[in-house]
Amino acid sequence: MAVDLGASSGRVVAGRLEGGLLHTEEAARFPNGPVPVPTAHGERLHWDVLSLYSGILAGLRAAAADGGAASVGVDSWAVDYGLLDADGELVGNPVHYRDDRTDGAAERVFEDLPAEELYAVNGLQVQPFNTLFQLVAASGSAHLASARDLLLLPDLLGHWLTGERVAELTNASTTGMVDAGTRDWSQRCLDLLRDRHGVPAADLLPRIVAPGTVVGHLGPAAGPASGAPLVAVGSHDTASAVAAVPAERRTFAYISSGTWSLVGVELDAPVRTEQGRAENFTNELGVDGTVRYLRNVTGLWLLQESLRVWKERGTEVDLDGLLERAARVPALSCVVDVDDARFRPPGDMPARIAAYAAETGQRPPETDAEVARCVFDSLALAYRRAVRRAAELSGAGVEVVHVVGGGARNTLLCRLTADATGLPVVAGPAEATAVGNLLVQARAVGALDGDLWDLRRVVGDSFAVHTYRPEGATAPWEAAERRLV
Ligand code: LFR
Repeated sequence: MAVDLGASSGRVVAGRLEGGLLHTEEAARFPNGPVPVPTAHGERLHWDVLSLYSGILAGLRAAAADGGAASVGVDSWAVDYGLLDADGELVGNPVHYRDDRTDGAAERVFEDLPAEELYAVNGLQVQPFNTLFQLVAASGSAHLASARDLLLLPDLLGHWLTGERVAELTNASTTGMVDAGTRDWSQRCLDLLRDRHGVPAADLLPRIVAPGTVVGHLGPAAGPASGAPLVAVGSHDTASAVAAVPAERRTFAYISSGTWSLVGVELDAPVRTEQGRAENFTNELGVDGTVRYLRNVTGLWLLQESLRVWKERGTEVDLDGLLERAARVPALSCVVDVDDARFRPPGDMPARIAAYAAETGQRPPETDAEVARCVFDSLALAYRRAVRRAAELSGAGVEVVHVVGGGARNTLLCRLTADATGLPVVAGPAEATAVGNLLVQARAVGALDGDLWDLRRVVGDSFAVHTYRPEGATAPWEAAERRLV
């Protein structure tokens, strides 16, 4: 059973291997989202981790009702964590990575450890929400003062399920505190946190375990799933998703497309060049010793927030209808830089897009279909750039782009991506994250054999994909790119 937590919902997905094919079934889905809470210092964005935990328990119980569970694995978005005090009690609710407490934290780190030197260690993109920066932002807080353990979210949930405390490697690699070469906590980062920010990170962080490790066994709260081994999977959702890309060889780029679009290539070793750093390319650690060299492109978040804002104003927009209407809006009428910092926090995306358009001398989109089309054209444009730069900066050859995750269902966006990149796009499975989570478990408990390519073969055999071939020249995309600079 895969527990897969996304920014807008969590799921328990039951998997069954039969005759070399994987069958999946969603056993439970529960809502998730940021919860703004007032504090003495203004509003703080939290995750409701207890509601996630109860959703997980209810889902596992329901999914295991007819026959138990052979194993369980948990994945979620990266970087966020919970703290436990000396009694093993949760200290406060985990803070959401979109909370603005991290403003300026990266700069404080760079005063002692310049960005170039930090990148030489962790190979990680600078995102304000990297755990390292979150800890600097939290330094001196009452919460941190009473903390004895820090567990990343999937590890925290795994701890509640089994009693064990570990840090799964793929997710640990997003904290900024792991050396991408040694694949262990970086002493340099831990010393910096202790000496300059008073954060005893070395005492808080548990040992790192690789995906495929059996962490422990589920306790009685899991009902009929109790006793099942908990397997550390690629607990960073992107690691699980890319493990489930149904490619047959390395010459692929991927777009793991959900709230974020993670766009890049897979490598055997990190590439920590100055140019890659300057372009904010990251080396995240993957399943079976792989490295994901990628960029975080602001993904369907722009559309999700637009839909939310329209709904709040009384217009509930039907997604299928919106996609049909967006497909009829003239191509590339208006494009924005989706990675502009203004689009990061929750808020009125249609208004922010309109402001961006006005600033760059474009006609702002007016209707909902025009806004959606602007988002899709702009995403495809960002994908084009990220795929090309990932290949150029790493030297990887790219013949095909695999789109996995929910965005694989978005036919318009897949078609635009093929056109913009000039490469064939293979879309699916939409469930890649849960699939990657399940296959790593299956191998860990002996239900499957083989290397990553064998796991990917199971994905290719088990799930239908759709191929989009580029139609038309890439010249209009090149021209549109120039509008952004
Ligand atoms: C995708 C993801 C990205 C990470 C972002 C924040 O769900 O895990 O890989 O950069 O969320 O954690």
